[in-house]
Amino acid sequence: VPPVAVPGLTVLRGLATPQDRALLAAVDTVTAGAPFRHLVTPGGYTMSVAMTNCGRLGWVSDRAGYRYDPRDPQTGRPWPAMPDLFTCLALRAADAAGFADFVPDACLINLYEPGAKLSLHQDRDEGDFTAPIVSVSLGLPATFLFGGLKRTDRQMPVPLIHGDVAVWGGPWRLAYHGVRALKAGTHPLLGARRINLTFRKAV
Ligand code: MD3
Ligand code: FE
Repeated sequence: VPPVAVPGLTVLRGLATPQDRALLAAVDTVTAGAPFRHLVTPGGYTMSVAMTNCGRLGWVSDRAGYRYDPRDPQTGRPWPAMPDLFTCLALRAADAAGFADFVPDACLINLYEPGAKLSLHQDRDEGDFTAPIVSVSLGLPATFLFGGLKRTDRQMPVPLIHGDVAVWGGPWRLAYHGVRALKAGTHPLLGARRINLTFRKAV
């Protein structure tokens, strides 16, 4: 895996690997209360990535738009609590990237199966763009596409493998980004899946 040279991006290779089994057990606890589901975009498309959330706020999409919601619209209940293991890992990663005192209030959990992708987009539903975003990759490798501040800026591919933790912030917080369609494969812990934890400060 080549080194990453993108301004505003810190990739902490393998930071999550020593805790991978514990992280996946915590994901199972979350999904027992709030199962993965395929959300519908405001334009009426069903997303190929399945999602759920934990923490005080969860990111959701439906025909009405994108928003952070304190409740799971599917059950009407609050999202499962953010496991301490998640909060601590996100804080440790943000700290290592130079963002002190990052306390995420939202964790979006993305499930990719072969073929699933995330089209080019900005993360702009949060109230505070000075906070970084921390992303933890587990399972099959993926190619992350890091674009510029304009949709048409050229994109830089960033390979992300199991255990990698990426921290994005500063002037590039509103950069366009996406994930290429997941290639088929088998990961020893996750099989034919990739799970990404995205930690954000939503308010
Ligand atoms: C770069 N998820 O859920 S966060 C998302 O692999 C999302 O599932 C990615 O993009 C995934 O919205 C991991 C990567 C990320 C998030 C915000 C950014 C990269 C960013 C903001 C600016 C630049
Ligand atoms: Fe995003």
